[in-house]
This record gives sequence, structure tokens and C-alpha cells, in this order.
Amino acid sequence: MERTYLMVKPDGVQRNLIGEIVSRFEKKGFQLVGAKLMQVSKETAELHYGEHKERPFFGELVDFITSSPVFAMVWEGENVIATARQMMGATNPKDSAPGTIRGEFAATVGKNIIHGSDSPESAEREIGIFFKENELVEYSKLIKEWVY
Ligand code: DAT
Ligand code: MG
Repeated sequence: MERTYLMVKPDGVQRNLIGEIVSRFEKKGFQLVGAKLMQVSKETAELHYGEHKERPFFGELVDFITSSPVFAMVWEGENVIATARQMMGATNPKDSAPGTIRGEFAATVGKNIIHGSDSPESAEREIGIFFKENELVEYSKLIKEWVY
């Protein structure tokens, strides 16, 4: 089973979208294995978004993600990394399909509600940045038989 790191960004938390977003992934059949509301430090933000260090929007991105709490999550399921990216929608909400999280709730790329890992490598890296091993829970759910 694959795992991914998903995060409701400060705009999503402020706009009361935690429940809506968690609900979408639950209903899809994915399993939550870790979650917490947290304030991201500048150091953690710079590490998490390290791949964008040279981009002109890097400073704004770090300021934004540290501006207010985020809801950090780890989700598990078959193909959860790619499927969650599809459920999130395109990075820029002007291109996000209707029905996706960004397509439904976001209006600008700077405030696009949710983060999701884009590959198995980034999922492993990002889970390691935000969660300790003992914060992730392994458990079985009978519903799996009806999803897979
Ligand atoms: P994604 O979040 O879809 O993985 P990304 O990794 O390319 O997208 O960029 C990370 C975040 O940086 C993105 O969610 C919003 C912000 N961002 C990306 N491109 C931007 C741009 N051209 N101007 C401002 N912010 C941008
Ligand atoms: Mg990205």
C-alpha cells in the first residue's frame, strides 16, 4: 500500500475546509494513518519547499505556509499519490477541473488550499519532514474488502 503526504494549507484551515477535504479522501476509500493541526516553522517550510528555492515566489510561499496553522495528514491506499493529485486539481486554480478540490474552492495559485506529494520519493521525504514514525498508525479496516 502506498502512502502520501497531504496538507490543508493555512487558507484551507482558515476557510473551514478541513472537514470537507478529509471527507473527500475518506469517501474515496483511502485510509488516514496520521494527522495533526500544526504551526509550520520557517525552517520546516524551507525544507519542505526546497525544490522551489530558486523560484521568484519562494519567499512568499514560505511566508504563506507559516502564516497560520496547517492540517498535516498521511493517507494510505492503492495509487494514493497520483489519485490524490488528481482529486486536488491543477496547481493553478484557473486550470483546475470542476469537481477537484482546487477547482471547487480555490481562486489563485498563491492560495490553492492543499498540498500533496507528487511522487513516491517526495511522499517519503515529506512524510519524514512532518511526522515521526510513532505518529503514524497501522491498523486494518474491514471496509477495505469493499473498496479493493
Ligand atoms: P503543487 O502544489 O501543485 O505541487 P508546485 O509544487 O509546483 O505545485 O508549487 C508549490 C506551491 O507553490 C503551489 O502549490 C503554489 C505555489 N506556486 C507555484 N507556482 C507559483 C507561481 N507561479 N506563483 C506563485 N505561487 C506559485
Ligand atoms: Mg509540488
